[in-house]
Amino acid sequence: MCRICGGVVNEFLDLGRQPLSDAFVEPDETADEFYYHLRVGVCESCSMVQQLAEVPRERMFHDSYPYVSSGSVRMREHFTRTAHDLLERESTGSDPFIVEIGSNDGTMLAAVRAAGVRHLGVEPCGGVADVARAAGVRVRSAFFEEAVGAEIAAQDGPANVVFAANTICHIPYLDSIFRGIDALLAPDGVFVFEDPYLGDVIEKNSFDQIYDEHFYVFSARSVQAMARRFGFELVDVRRLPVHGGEVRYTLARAGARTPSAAVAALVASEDARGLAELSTLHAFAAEVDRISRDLVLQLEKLRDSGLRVAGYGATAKSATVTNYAGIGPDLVPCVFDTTPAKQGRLMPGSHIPVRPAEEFAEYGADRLLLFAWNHAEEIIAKEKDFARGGGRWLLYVPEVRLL
Ligand code: DWN
Ligand code: SAH
Ligand code: ZN
Repeated sequence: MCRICGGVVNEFLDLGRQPLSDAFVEPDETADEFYYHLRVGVCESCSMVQQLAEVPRERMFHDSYPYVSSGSVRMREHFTRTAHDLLERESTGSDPFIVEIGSNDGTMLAAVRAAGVRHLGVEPCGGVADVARAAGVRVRSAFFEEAVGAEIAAQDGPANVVFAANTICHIPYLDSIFRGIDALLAPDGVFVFEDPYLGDVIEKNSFDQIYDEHFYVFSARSVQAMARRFGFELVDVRRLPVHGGEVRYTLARAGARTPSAAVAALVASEDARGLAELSTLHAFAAEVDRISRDLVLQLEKLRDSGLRVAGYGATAKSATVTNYAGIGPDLVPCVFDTTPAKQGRLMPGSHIPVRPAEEFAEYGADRLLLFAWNHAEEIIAKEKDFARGGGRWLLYVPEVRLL
């Protein structure tokens, strides 16, 4: 049953037994790993793409959650720009108030704070929340939901903007989220959120955007239907190049604003290409299989020719690829990553060891599997010596190919 509207959900993709994507394990803790069955379907009524089973939120989001937004220079720039955009366009009145859901290490709100604007982050993971606090960002440690929205409104007054990046698609219980936003948002306020876009996922075969934390994959059509259901209206959309292709959705209270032409245009383009049709999604599922097999063949070839292989970027996304395709340390002996909380541990399920990025040069890789393909530009530029020395990057989005 659809988590948004109660409609019939048709399964189109079975990604098998999967671990928690951000649960990097100590070498002696692999016996305790949590697994679940990752299956994906689309709602016949509202066209929302969603998982069929829910992982309890506390298993994914806890005080040792390892992901930090600030790990990419490009994302830091993106969020600074985002803050300035929100401040310029949406923060009206003499004392505006901006709330961010899923504020993580405070990368976005630090720019709001620097502008001297009232703000609050809501973030359940204590470790990253403390990083934000150390930078002077105000954070409430909680899962945002209905009661939290009402409490913030009572304490701080109405918000002009509620913003969320890469967070709303993580939350199955969106009915409660919308009630919380309804309680919190000023009458003319906006709810702005950005998440991976179904159009990009299908076009680029980026099936690794689907893992435990990414419960929904949004489209303009499904977000428009969801907004209406909860008393809001989708009034603007903007495609973003970050994280492999996202859309920023702007929602206002129903009737408060006139939707921009971009909304109708994006919905029409989705309908024209049959984006949420089962035939399209089944074709995508077939591509997922083909690419996974291709990738394993390519890695076996590299191993058999005696080349030194490693992974680059211990992403959450990569859990889907390694566990679905069956890629372990025999094919990818280790992966390099800049995140201290991931280093020295094993990738979930695949048990590929994560090594500090500083050890990358001495390892002397011939081929690097770029798990963090969404940061390709930044990473390839940073590691230009690798290619200069004859090394080559192996990508699997949108196709398996060597650069
Ligand atoms: O939605 C989510 C996004 C925003 O972040 C979360 N559910 C979890 C997480 O997903 P991810 O882990 O797939 O995100 P990234 O941004 O693709 O992860 C990049 C990884 O690569 C990080 O572990 C940092 C690392 N990295 C690196 O080692 N060197 C990244 C860059 C840019 C680098 O130069
Ligand atoms: N916004 C950041 C972080 C994305 S990772 C960025 O774009 O880089 C997803 C974040 O959502 C995590 O920090 C997680 O703790 C948070 N999150 C998950 N469920 C939440 C909820 N109900 N309320 C607030 N934050 C939540
Ligand atoms: Zn539905």
